[in-house]
Amino acid sequence: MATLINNTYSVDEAAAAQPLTDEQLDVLRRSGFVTLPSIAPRSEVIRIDATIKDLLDRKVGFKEGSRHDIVDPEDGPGSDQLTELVWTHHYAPQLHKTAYFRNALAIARQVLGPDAAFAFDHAIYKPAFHGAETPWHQDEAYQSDANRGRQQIAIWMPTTDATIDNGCMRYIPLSQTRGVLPHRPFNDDPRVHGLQCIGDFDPSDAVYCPLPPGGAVIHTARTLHSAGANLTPNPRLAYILVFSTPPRLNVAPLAFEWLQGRDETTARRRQQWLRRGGVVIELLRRARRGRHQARGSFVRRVARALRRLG
Ligand SMILES: O=C(O)CCC(=O)C(=O)O
Repeated sequence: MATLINNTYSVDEAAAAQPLTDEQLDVLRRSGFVTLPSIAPRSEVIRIDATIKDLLDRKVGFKEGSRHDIVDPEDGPGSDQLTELVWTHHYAPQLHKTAYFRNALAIARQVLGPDAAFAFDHAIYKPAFHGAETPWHQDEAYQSDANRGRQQIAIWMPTTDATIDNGCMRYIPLSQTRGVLPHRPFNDDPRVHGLQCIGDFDPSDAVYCPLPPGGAVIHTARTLHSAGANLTPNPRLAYILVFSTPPRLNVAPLAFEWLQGRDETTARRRQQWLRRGGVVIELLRRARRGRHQARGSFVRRVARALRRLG
């Protein structure tokens, strides 16, 4: 039975934004990632956890391709190896009326500059006992716009304990200095959504970042990272906010060959949903987002969405 979620977040929980210290900023710039002991009040994290688990229980976003399994080629409604819900706040807008969101935005502006804005959010769930490993990757490897680049950071907050045994984040220090390494779809299966880095790196160099609920780790778009399997009796859930600078024209186009000719199960589902009327919902969402972003980028994104509909 669906749980009734209290989805109001009280103002007294709005902890003042804690900027990064000079030392934390320095660690992020040098190593490509930095951990924070706390980014949101505990009571708020409990409500975020309940809100997202309710969305996952109800399987929202499946038809529109926002919910998928990162490593399962079949990616059916029952897939539960490594579940991702992208654009999480579309289904629970209160997730952005949080101290977590405010603190994360303030940190993003400190790191990327005053033009930095929210880019997207996602939640990643590793079920108890068999949650799959998150493949090694750099976030920029998913960037499909060859002509435009942007600076980006992801702020990863677990709403449950994140431990070595249940799949906390792990990073290869300094990997952000190596450019975008070669990737391929996970297990070289074009139907799979998740990408896997096949560049030259040594996973034994990984630094593990266990965190309590409400702690956070920040990484750049080129920091090589992954997360282990969940072998424990409890699920692991993280809610991730991604921020970026406005896009700039690339001097030379950066087209990643691993994004060509893909036949993702999720993308096919999304195309069907758009064709069956989802395009109207999508345009409204983009218009709402566009109010907070540069006009040019909104128009370009709508044009791209329409082109993809063919
Ligand atoms: O939560 C996970 O398992 C992986 C998260 C991740 O890869 C990311 O936030 O970029």
